[in-house]
Formats: sequence, C-alpha cells, structure tokens
Amino acid sequence: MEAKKLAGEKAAEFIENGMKIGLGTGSTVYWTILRVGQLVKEGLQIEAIPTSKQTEALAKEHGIPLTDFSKVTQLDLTIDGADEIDEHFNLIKGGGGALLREKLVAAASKHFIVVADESKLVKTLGQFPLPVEVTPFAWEVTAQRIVSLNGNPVLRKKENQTFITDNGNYILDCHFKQISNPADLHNKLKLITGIVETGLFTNLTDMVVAGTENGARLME
Ligand code: A5P
Repeated sequence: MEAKKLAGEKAAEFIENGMKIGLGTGSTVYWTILRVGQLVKEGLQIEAIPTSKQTEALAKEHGIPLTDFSKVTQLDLTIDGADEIDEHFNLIKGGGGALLREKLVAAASKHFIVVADESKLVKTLGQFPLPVEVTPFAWEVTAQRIVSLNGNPVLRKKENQTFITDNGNYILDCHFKQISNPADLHNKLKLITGIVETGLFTNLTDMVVAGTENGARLME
C-alpha cells in the first residue's frame, strides 16, 4: 500500500493552479485524489473530469470541483493507474472496468501520467488478462471472434453476477499471455463489431510514477 500511496501522492505535484485535469480510477490514483482534495482545501483552483462513477463519488466527497465534456474538450493533465506497463509505456488498463472512460479522458489530455507500484512494470504485456469492453447484445459472438485471435475471453463476474460497466456494457477478460505488438492487437480487436474499446493504451503515456516502499521514481 505504501508504494501506491507514494506514487499517487507524488503525481499530484504536477498539478498546477488553473488546470483542468482528468482523474483516473483505482487504488493508486485514490491517493492522488485524496491529495488533490487537500490541495483544493488549501486554495488550489482546478476542475476535474472523473473516469468513473466511483472516482466521481470520491472526488465529490473530497470537495474537488468537477466539470464535464459539455464545458471542456481538452484537459491539461490526466493521472491514472494501470494494470501493466511495458518498457515502451504501452499499458493494460481496465482491471477496475473503467477503461472506456479512462481512454476517452486520457486521449483528451495534453499530458498523461501513470501512477503504479513497481510490480506493474513488465517486459511484455499480457500476463494480466486484457479487459475488453463489449456490447451485451451478442457478446457470445464477439467472444468467439476473440477466440479466433487466440484471446481466450472470460466474461467478467462480480459477486456471481455479470459485471456491468458505467456505460452499461460487459467486460471480457482476454488471456493473450504475450502481447508482442499491442498497437496491432488493439487495431485487430477494434475491427470486431461488438467491441466497444480495449484496455490497450498505446502512445498516450508521457510519464510513469513508479512507487516502491521507500519512494517514487519518475520515468519518462
Ligand atoms: C480501472 O479500470 C483500471 O484501469 C485501473 O486504473 C487499474 O486497474 C489500476 O488500478 P490499481 O491502481 O487499483 O491497481
């Protein structure tokens, strides 16, 4: 927990007065959100777009002013977690199921900082099953198409019920094992009708703040 806390809090140092920011989802960016709440109480003026209902509730609880894409179409900075990060800063995200909003927010940001404990750093993506958001209608057919790409998809459940995303969709956790070309796999998946978005984030990350038990390392 200390590693996540140190990474999450360190990243908040990059937030400047007047910024419009994106707030990610998960147990690492949780610490960023708490720190931002403190800074707002001390006078920092920012507005934030949350990437999930969970983050929206947390941000409100900590007094962070929120905005949305009807008022702001570009953000200065987004801070978010990740499930795996490779040497080229390609990511797997969506362990918490928020990948679609997370990608929309990251793509609308000038800068994107990833916060994670060191265990998330890997040589090649794919040990963590890739979350893919799909429409509930014909999800079985969509899953078969993913099988043909060797993805081994498993419908995500939570407390014995099918997990539903904030957008009303399902998640298929896909076991590819080794993703040697993340951009290529993402493109192939996106051509399948029924796939709304994949948890592969390529070409988005500017900096990784990697937490250890003793500190946080900036990687650019
Ligand atoms: C949410 O859908 C995910 O993309 C999270 O950002 C990711 O799972 C990281 O979460 P933790 O910081 O809790 O590990």
